[in-house]
Amino acid sequence: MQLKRHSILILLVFTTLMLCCKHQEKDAKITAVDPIDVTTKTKENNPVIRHIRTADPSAHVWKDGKVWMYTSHDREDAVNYDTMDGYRAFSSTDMVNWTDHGDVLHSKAISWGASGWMWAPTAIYKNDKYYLIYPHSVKGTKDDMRCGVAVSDVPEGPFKDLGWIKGVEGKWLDPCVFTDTNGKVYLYWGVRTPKVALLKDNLLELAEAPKLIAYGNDNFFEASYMHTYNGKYYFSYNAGLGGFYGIGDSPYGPFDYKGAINPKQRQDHHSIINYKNQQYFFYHVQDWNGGTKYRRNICIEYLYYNEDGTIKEIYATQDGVERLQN
Ligand code: FUB
Repeated sequence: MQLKRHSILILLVFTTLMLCCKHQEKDAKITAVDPIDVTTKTKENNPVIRHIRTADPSAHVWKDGKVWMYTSHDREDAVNYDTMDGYRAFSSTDMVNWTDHGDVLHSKAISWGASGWMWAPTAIYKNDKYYLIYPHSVKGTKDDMRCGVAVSDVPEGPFKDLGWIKGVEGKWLDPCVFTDTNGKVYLYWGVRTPKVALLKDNLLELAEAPKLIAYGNDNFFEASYMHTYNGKYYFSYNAGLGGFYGIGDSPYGPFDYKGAINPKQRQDHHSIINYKNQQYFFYHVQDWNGGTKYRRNICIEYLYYNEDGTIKEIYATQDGVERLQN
């Protein structure tokens, strides 16, 4: 009898412990999606994001003084681009340690589009809100994409879809949104033929008919990007076999073709920021640790200008950029 009571007691303690562990396991799963510091590396800092595959970095310095990077997400089992299912946000204050803020907009949250097909996003801060502008397929092909707009009150999202920009449809678009010093917002997009148009304040409509961009060459393929330096407008892009650019006096161009910016990166999809008085170039590689053109990783390099305003060519390095002392 004594032995039986003892066994029941042991069983009770065991069951309670099991339940407790189960509960903790559940809690652990919840905390695992919280932001995590992904690295404390000091040398060989490229790629900057290693725990998942990411591509198409859209980097920004927002008003909190941090660098924010919005990326598309390549799955580890990807054999195509159709499984790219959502955007990720990362932030940093030292360019080496990046906090992963998780999935900020998933294709399942977009009522008008297919599952997957969340290709290269661009981002903008406007009227105290953060927006992602992104190409997404309606029915599941690279030819039927629309340019979605999603909003959040905070940089880390989540972002809520608002619909798409009328008049910007077609092949994967690769949008880039750019705010000029006078507050006007321009959208660049296109595949093989780059286009630009002023956006209305609501970001959901074009304020004018799209204009073709003249850039002194015909090697444009995709991934338009616009940044300014010393009052000049730099239009850059992927030519299919690397990044190239031209310089102009207006956001519309024409741009004077200047040659390569990132010539050896077969698929150059980049963005450029100035952070703490240093210019940085964000891009992705396809060959890191079992990477492929569908399993990419984001890297960062310094960007320098020559005295005449041209850009010194950039080549991928393993070291990348050094950690800033905050
Ligand atoms: O990430 C999907 C596509 O690959 C992008 O839209 C292109 O720019 C290329 O990076």
